[in-house]
Amino acid sequence: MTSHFPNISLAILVVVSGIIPSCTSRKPERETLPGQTQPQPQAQPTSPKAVTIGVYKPAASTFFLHFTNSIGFGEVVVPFGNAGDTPIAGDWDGDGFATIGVYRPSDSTFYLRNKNSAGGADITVTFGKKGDLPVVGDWDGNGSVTVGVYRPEEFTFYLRNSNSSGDADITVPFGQKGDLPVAGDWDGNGTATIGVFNPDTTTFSLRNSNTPGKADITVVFGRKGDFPIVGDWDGNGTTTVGVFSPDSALFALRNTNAAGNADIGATFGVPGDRPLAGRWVQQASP
Ligand SMILES: [Ca+2]
Ligand SMILES: [Ca+2]
Ligand SMILES: [Ca+2]
Repeated sequence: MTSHFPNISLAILVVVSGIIPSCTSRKPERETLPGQTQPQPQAQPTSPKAVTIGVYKPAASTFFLHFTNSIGFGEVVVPFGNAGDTPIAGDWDGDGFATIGVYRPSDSTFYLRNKNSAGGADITVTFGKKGDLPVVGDWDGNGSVTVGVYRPEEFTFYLRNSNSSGDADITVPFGQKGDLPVAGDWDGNGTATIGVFNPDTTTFSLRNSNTPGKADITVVFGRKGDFPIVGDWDGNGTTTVGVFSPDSALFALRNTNAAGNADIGATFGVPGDRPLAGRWVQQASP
């Protein structure tokens, strides 16, 4: 699939203006002459309830969280995790805001923080087994996000309703070879449900219940090799699709779970980063 961005040249120009803090070696393609003005990013008002983007730099084990879905700085920078960890984010304590965490494949353990600040894990949950991929969501709609894993070899989700070790509360077979797990409140009813993204076909297959069955929603979006990233980008209560291109660090986000051009495009982070999304606390931690 070709670019989702009719204004791609504008986006690139804004990128090279050098306001991405983590850009290392990009040089402006042209300089602004006196009297010229740089085009401004197409800033979209960010709803207080909106989920916004972030990235994790694996080489530095550091989170960069952003308060808008546009080009800019990572307002919160938090080192957390070890080499080999997979970054995650969720509202673990139900206070209305998302905080960071990692899943460590080497010991099948989630390490979760209740603040977006440096420190040790507040919650440790051993769950899953070797080869599992983490997936988190508010499966029971009680306001707190809890852990889960997707087991690719079985095409099966194993979900917990508490952030404690134990057997899965919910087991759902879903997906096919090559799929990556996603989770969100696709229908806005207050509970998060499962989905998968296939990087080869760039297809999201989403379920509105955590039960076996066919996809309720299918959305083709993104480019081959993209990472899926989902969130309630417009704060209207429904989670919608998005992708992060690992080679260009470009987020492309949709406000509906339907095929079409990206509603939001923003370069954030650098190639090689892993995407995140959450409703971050927009103030300094005490
Ligand atoms: Ca919950
Ligand atoms: Ca739902
Ligand atoms: Ca939404």
